[in-house]
Amino acid sequence: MTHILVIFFMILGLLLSGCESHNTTSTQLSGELDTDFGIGGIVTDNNASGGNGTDNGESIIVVNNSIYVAGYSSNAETSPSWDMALWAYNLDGSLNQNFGTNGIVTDNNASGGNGNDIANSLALAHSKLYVVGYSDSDVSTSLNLDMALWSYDLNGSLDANFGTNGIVTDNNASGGNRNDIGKSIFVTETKIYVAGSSTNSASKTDMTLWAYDLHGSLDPNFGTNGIVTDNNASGGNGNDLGYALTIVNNKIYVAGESQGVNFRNMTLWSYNLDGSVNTDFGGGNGVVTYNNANGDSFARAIAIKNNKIYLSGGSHNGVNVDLAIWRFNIDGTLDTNYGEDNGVTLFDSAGNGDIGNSIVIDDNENAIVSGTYSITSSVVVMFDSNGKVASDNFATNGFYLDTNAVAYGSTFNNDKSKLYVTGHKIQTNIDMSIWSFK
Ligand SMILES: [Ca+2]
Ligand SMILES: [Ca+2]
Ligand SMILES: [Ca+2]
Ligand SMILES: [Ca+2]
Repeated sequence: MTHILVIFFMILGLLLSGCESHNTTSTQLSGELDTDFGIGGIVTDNNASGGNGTDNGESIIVVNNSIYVAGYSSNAETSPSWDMALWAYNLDGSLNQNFGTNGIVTDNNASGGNGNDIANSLALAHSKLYVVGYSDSDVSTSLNLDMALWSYDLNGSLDANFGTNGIVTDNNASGGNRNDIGKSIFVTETKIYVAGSSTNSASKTDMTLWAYDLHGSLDPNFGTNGIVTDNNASGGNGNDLGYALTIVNNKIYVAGESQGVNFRNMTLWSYNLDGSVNTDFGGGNGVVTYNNANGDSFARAIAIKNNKIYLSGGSHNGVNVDLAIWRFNIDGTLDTNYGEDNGVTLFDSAGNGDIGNSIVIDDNENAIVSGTYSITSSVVVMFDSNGKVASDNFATNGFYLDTNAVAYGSTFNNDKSKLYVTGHKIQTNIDMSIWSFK
């Protein structure tokens, strides 16, 4: 009887937990600022690295009730430069006093040039914060940036078991001995992948992928000695640039741009985890481009949900650049049922400089894109599951604006009840900013 009762209650428990999950409605953001965060939903920070100048957030993540922002900050050296900067906040927008010095870590001179050090992207995995960007190795010319990868313990100390004192840099990935730039990072169970660009011997950039093990050694089983580059994806034999990276179902996807014959074309590459081309993508070539007869198109961000690939960036409408969102099927064909024009929607301020720098997808397949609006404002805009601006359901007419600001990075919290966006606001000078939306 006892056993029967136990089984009965186990089944009851399963039924109740099943009911609970089915009754949970997916959260959909209203686009209103979250007034429980910072001052009226916004936090700014000035002078992270002591130079009382530019502070900028490029990328943001939320893990275990901590918010981390990676970017850069002006230092106070005799010849000032930018230092890589990491900020850690609590969920109410106060700095996390258990991280670095009063919630902030900076790093100068990762590659020996004592010039600019920049973080573009970060990830938290294996109880480490991995940060990628670049560091100037020759400040006299600023023509030899090196890809830089930092690893930190969660108290903000450099990770003694990674690279050299917690830092790895890489020069000359594509043979030009010039600029190597890390733009985006993705960490798996065993590897750290970085996407960006590297100058080739013709002084053009190639899209570049680096793969490292968790201690900062290049992976000999990936590409050629841990590196893959791609030149001339779009036929113009000019610059190829990777901006955003994600990995889903053991396939690597990199979004960016490639010079075409007439214009820069939005470009999406896909690889297997060993760096070989994903032949199930792009008709076997592993790359697709979007060619706009009106002018340049470029991707800045990528998200994949339910086997659909979403990109945000910019595309020229013939008069000026519009914020663009594309949706692709997983084989690289445009999802022609999406958006206002066969897989793409343009969002136009009527001015120039509308660009989607970051994208997240909620559980209802709404896409929320953060970026710039008429160059001088930050924008957060929601597109519904059909790729139309969610004009009745988000903020005002589907978008939020903040003047004299730029948005670069965004992330949901764990249950997608909050969206955090980072970038900067122009106050006395340029200050790192975080906006929290509910
Ligand atoms: Ca520096
Ligand atoms: Ca270099
Ligand atoms: Ca425009
Ligand atoms: Ca500042």
